[in-house]
Amino acid sequence: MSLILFYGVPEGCSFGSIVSLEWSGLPYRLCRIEMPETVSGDEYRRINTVGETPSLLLPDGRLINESMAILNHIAAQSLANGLGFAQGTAEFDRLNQMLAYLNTSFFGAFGPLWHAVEHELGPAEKELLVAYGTAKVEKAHGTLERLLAGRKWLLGDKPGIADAYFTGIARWNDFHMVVDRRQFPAVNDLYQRMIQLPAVRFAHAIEHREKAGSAGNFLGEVGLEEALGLLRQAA
Ligand SMILES: N[C@@H](CCC(=O)N[C@@H](CS)C(=O)NCC(=O)O)C(=O)O
Repeated sequence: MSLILFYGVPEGCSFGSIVSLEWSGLPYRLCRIEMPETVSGDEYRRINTVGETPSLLLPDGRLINESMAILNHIAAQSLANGLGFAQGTAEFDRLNQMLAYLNTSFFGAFGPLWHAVEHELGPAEKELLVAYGTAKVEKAHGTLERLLAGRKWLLGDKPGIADAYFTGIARWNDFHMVVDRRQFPAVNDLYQRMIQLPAVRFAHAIEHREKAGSAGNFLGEVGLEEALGLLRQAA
């Protein structure tokens, strides 16, 4: 059995994991999870008790939840091609630190905005949440702009796992439209460069059910029922 990534649509933060798998060269399959319906159902909770995407099923039947753990797993399997770094090295610490920032502050900044969209609220509550979310998204963009000072990519001299995860979250601003990304030129440049990359275009095509050409080792999609069967067999 190859790796299976359970990715959420629409607009899931699993996006960065798909891009990272493409770059890793590891053989993998994808299992599409519709949000909020399938992700909160009993079937999917057998994969991910929390009821969130992404999740990664390993060839030995173990499951890994949480983007940070999944991205770090992919990185650890990809030391030879420079996508990941050995634990204990400065590069590992920098990647882990950047992923933690993206997974907490950057991801979390959009929380109030998603809440305002996904819940029935009165106008005053909505306004407050949007104002709070906007301030948080602006602040996070300012921080990323400083982190990118003098750099083309978030870390190192080529696109990497942190850039992939960043891209999957940064696009949420295109939905909420709370900051003009052009006011953060380094963030905007990074985003514009990322969306041209073949692995990013592949992940986008997968999410939108468009013709998707993999330059990695993508072995096809698998349904949730089949994936649960494979999980049972591996157990
Ligand atoms: N801490 C988790 C958060 C995952 C998460 O919030 N995933 C969202 C999609 S980006 C989800 O599955 N939401 C469930 C829903 O929308 O019902 C991680 O970093 O992986």
